Amino acid sequence: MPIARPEPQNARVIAHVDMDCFYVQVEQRKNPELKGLPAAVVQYNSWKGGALIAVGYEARRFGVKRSMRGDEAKMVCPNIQLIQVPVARGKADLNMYRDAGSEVVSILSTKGRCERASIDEVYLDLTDAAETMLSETPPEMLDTINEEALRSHVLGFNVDGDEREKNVKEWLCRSEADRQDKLLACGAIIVAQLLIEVLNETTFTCSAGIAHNKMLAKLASPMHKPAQQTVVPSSSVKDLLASLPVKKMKQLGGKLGSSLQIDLGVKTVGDLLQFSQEKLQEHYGINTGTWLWNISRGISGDAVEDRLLPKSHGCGKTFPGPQALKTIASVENWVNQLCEELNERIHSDLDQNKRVAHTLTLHARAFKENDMEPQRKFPSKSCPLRYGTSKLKEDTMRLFDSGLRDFLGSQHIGWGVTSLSITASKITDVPQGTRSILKFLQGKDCSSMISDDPNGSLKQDLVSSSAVCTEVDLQRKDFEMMNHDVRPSDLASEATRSDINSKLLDETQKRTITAIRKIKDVGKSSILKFFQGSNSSFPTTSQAGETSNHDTASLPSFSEKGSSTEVSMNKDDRHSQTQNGYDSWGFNVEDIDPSVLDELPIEIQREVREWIRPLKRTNTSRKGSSIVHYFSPVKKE
Ligand code: DCP
Repeated sequence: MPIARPEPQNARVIAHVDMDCFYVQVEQRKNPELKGLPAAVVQYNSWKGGALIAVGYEARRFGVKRSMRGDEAKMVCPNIQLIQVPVARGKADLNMYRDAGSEVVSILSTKGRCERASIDEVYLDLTDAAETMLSETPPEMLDTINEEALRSHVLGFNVDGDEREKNVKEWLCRSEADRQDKLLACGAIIVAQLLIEVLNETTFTCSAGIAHNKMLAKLASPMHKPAQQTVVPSSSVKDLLASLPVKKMKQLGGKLGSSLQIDLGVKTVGDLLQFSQEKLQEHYGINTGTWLWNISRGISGDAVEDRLLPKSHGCGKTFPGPQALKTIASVENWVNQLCEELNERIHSDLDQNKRVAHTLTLHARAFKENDMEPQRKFPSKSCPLRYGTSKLKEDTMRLFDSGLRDFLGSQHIGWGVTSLSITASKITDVPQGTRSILKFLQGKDCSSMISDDPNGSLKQDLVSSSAVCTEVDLQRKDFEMMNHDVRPSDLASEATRSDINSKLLDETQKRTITAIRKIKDVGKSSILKFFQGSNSSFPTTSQAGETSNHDTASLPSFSEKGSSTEVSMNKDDRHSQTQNGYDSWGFNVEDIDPSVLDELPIEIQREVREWIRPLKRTNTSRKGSSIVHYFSPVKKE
């Protein structure tokens, strides 16, 4: 649902930059012989020449469209060059395009806050840069204005004809213009300069919209493609929206747009002006009603987020016509491929950008044989994301099974899946403390430790534990939203919420402890050495005992003895572990270097500080503290 946000009082300068026929340009850079020729990129699936996913502008002149397949494109443009997307694991591999997009983003982001909106789209907040330019070197004081800026289109300002560039220059340099237009003029010059840099450094052309908010900038960027920019002064907004079909507006392409057309008889966004805010709220609720009222006036307060990296990672595959998947085994086979790709991508995001994904979502399209309920869609399903290909596969298959059950209901009939996609979302930065633990783990001293961690699961557990620590609320929400058909409010009785909270906290502790144990187990070093002063009473790893059993049920527990806090097994575990040849291990509280605690995830820090501080207390076990539950004191016999 759209969110109504009022615009800030001071005028902003926002640009939306969209690369032209993006995949085609990337392929043309890779193979310069294709430059200037009609070309299109086709999907991996070669049925009827493959589906076109990007069409170059030379081919568009012949009438080639993205909706065509290769065979049809050849009929309208016999010389068209059809380039197949790179392939990996039996499906399109988009890494080359993603990397090319990143090159462009890194250039654009030099001038202001930059939000990567998709593989080839970027929002820029150029307010500061435009204000600086206006106060230091306003356009009317410039000796020359770059050609790209002079080729701008200014909505509502008739600048066609022979004198076009001269007229645009006049508009950009008007000394009598109001401050808002002057800022837009500065924005236009800055964007033009950026697009020249992008062209020089990458060979790619882009188009751009420059306006006072994201919504208007996005509407303007495709207006004069390719390689041109469009400016939206406030005075032109009314006319722009008066002729804009509702379905063309982002967020009005679906049910809401259809309802506006059918229920209110609205054809263009401007038609909404005839309805009062109350009337729109009555129909669509307070938030959506206010949003509709705002957008019909060109008001949108959405901020440009500071995000150079994608918001989510997704990979999918379609199975058109006879390729539909009709057995669980065939679905599982493709789920495996998708999970391998997703796992690689989330791991590379973790390694390169120190970001963790929290939610896994499965979307599918399917049909039923002899369908009695054609309207029932395969429901999308989500769950908390666990790193590692096999865990992703396991969870995705569970989501699929659950979706299929809902999809089929009580019917025992054949089915077919025509598309599958999985997405890793709710991506957050790894918290600072964990970053430095990771750095430590990846550093020289501990390289042996990492290489002894056969599946990389140690690193993963540390990341997961800290992420869960700081994101309990977020994950609780995911947990509640596990089934997209169920609203949080339907689920969330207080009892359920607290149960979920405590489960998640337990999970945090389990993961952290598992990570700590694994460090111990891999042998060469120990995270517990972080706690060690020069006179440490830490045992060697052989004292600590070698085990490959990471079952949290057999974790050591903390107990207090005199002035030291000792780590020991709880009664039952001690018995079983001693039988297995384990010794208890312990350390002196005085030996703990407090700075080491700063390295731990914040939740764990708090708990560990609690263990250390209360030496004067008689009972450290706080009710409701679930870490303490794992380290519960040994009862004296
Ligand atoms: N893409 C895709 N499948 C689609 C739509 C697009 O794989 N159904 C890919 C190929 C495009 C890229 O995403 O090159 C960007 O999509 P755009 O919609 O921005 O289209 P183009 O950049 O190709 O063309 P335009 O110049 O019209 O923006």
